Amino acid sequence: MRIKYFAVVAALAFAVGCGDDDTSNNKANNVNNVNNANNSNNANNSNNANNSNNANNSNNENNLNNSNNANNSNNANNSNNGNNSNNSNNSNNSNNSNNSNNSNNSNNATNGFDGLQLCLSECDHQGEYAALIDCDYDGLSNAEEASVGSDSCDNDTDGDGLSDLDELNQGTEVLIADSDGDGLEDADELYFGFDPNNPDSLNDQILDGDRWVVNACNNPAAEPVNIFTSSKGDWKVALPPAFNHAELSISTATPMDKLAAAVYDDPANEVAGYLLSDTPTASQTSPVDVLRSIRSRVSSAGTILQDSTGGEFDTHDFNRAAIGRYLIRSAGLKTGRQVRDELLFGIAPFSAPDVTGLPNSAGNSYNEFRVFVSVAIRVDQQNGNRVLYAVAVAPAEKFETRDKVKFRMDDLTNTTNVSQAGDSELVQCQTFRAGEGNPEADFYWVLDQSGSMNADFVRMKDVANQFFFELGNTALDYRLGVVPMDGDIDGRVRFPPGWHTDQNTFIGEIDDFVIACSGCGSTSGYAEWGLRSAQNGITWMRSSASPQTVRIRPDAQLITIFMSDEDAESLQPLSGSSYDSLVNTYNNFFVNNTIAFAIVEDAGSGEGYEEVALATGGSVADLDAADISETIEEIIFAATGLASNYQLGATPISSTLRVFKNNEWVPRSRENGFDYFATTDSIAFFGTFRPEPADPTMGRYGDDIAVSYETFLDTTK
Ligand SMILES: [Ca+2]
Ligand SMILES: [Ca+2]
Ligand SMILES: [Ca+2]
Ligand SMILES: [Ca+2]
Repeated sequence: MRIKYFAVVAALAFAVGCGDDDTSNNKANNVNNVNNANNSNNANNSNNANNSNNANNSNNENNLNNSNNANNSNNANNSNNGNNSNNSNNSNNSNNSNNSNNSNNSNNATNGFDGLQLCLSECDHQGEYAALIDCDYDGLSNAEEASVGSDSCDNDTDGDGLSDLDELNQGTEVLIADSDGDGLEDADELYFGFDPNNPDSLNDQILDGDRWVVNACNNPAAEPVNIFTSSKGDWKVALPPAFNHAELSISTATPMDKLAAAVYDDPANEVAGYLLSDTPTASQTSPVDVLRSIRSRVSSAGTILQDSTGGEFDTHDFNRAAIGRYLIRSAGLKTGRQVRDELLFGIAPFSAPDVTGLPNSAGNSYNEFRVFVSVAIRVDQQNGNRVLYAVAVAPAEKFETRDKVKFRMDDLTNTTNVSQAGDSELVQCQTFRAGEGNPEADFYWVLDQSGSMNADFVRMKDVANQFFFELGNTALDYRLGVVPMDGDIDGRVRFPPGWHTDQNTFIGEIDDFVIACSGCGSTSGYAEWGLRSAQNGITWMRSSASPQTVRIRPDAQLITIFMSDEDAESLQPLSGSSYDSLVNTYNNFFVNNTIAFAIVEDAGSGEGYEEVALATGGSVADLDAADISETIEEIIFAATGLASNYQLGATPISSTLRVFKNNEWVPRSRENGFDYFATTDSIAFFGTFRPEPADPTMGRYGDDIAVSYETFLDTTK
């Protein structure tokens, strides 16, 4: 079936409609009888999905297909029905494919009055109120159906997926499935955003039914992966064909502890990784806790130069997870595989002599490496919780210069490529059409104005070029607002310039509004009220009390970036539960209003900005990192993912994503192509592959997108 998502939606809609009236199993069966009749005319009919859940369905189908009702003895309702008198009436009703069911219905009618049974028994138009009744629940009475020529016992007479009433509303032909004769049935036209009454909706001499998007999901193919299953670790891991893979044999493991590890690497891209299943310690209760607890072990493989901890999220199989990203410098030259092995034995409760099966660690040598560590906590009632580490390592210079290396690192650690050993896989395909306009994002910079920050702003201004280049390469309709943390400013963007889009204004606001703190007052004394200011500022700039010139756009994703070298002023006098309580208040506010990023001193020490960032799903980065460009990039990409209009229906194994735009294959690239955003299960486009939005004033439709991918079916929870 071509239109997977339409089918599901329509089935649900129908199920809800039935439920309103159903009070007994008899009635439920009858409803299905009616729908099966409809379905017999319509291979694509979404009601099939509904009926397939009904234990009585096979009998009902037999009833339909068997004119002498020989199979009715299988049906408890029908077995009581020796009187087929209504069938003779039905013979008067030409073209009614439901007649074979009416013998069943007449019996039900004798059970007593209720709306549904009466309706079904009156489908032959014999009853007193027949004209007023809507036998098939399509919103048209029998009399109205008669006047338009539709079947009063079939809510979709022409079987095209649009109900008889919807056909009238759309102005389409009630009795013709493909009203405009372009090869695409009416409901499919609406699904793909075409005009069911115009054979060439895009006015480009191509029939709607001949457009590529209509057939784009007919034979969906995802990018290939190999699946490796570990019964010890209860996992399946999906790796592109280029990867080597080896599960290790661990001499210290017991059958009970589910201790397991596998290593893998892509030699051409020099990306190495591992999976480790282990028992969490008593203090490792959350994924972020685990990340904090292993930081020192990451640093044993090399000095940490850059460090960011992402907020917690749910994996596709509903485990909590978090990702830490590091730039490390090793003491001497090492291969990526060596660093991988050091990180394995640093984190695992076993060491190299305890394992067999570890491949050799030869390769090119480097000093600096990117390390991604994802931690998922698997709640296991029977065996106790497990912590599943997925670690990826690549030479920093490869990571920085090759998109493919970045994607490999993401794919190995975004938790989409791991499932449980008993799960299965399925290929999915979805189509999208670009809507009107581009997704909006407002970036709200809340910056510590104290003198100690000046060096950091110099560095930030250094990366502004890159920042604006990358923003301009996204599909975002973006704006920037800059405020200092001074209490009197209270988080309000000033006008002029208000929210802006150009680099000079951005730099100018950092210089004048933050560093020089023009307009900062004396009452709050230049203190760094970052959280309170941001809360007040956002509240005001979202309200009608603020002038339009500084108003946050209602449809924009709001991204808040805190930069500070000390904890928020409002939290400084507090400790213990009063500290936690105020942090909690802030978390509640920010979670409902923004995604926050914290660029702070001593990332990992759990101060207010950091708590808020992690709570909102943003991330935390170290202010003292030698290079904050990666952090800035991360903020832009997070915003891009959040604002994306292309949200997938299931979590893809991200390396299997295959994307087409207007029949053109789209590479995975953050410069010219697409990328996947695990936090929102969405894809977004960059550079020349950004879809053209729709422009109704020009009569232009948006570009068409087709996305296919493989996904894990969670069958072992
Ligand atoms: Ca009707
Ligand atoms: Ca129809
Ligand atoms: Ca058509
Ligand atoms: Ca059409």
